[in-house]
Amino acid sequence: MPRRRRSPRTLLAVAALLVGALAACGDDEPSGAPADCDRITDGAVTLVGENLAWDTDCLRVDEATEITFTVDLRDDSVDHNLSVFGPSGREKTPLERGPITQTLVYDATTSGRHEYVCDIHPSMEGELWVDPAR
Ligand SMILES: [Cu+2]
Repeated sequence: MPRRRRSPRTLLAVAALLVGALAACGDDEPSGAPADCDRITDGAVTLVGENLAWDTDCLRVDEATEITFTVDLRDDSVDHNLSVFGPSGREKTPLERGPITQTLVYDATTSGRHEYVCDIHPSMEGELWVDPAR
């Protein structure tokens, strides 16, 4: 029975797929976070709330990081808070009238997608991606 030979074109396609797969393995997106997400490196981050928006809408951090948020609420005479939630649970600050600075600790014990919002302003929302421990 004659063996089928793969055409050079098929081999090229397979090689291209392998290169693509290796490149995907080599990138730094284990949690699914967008590439331009701001990384929290030392467990501390400052979130600025101004004009009914956060200064960043995407954060990422390594799993098992205890994150300390400094929440810099700058809108004059407007109530805001920070509520962070996801597979690790939920932590929130009280609604308080700005300008004011709050602190919130969130223990990112579970990898995956978490969110942060101001409970009364839908425009103030962001994603917190927790990368699995490697
Ligand atoms: Cu608010």
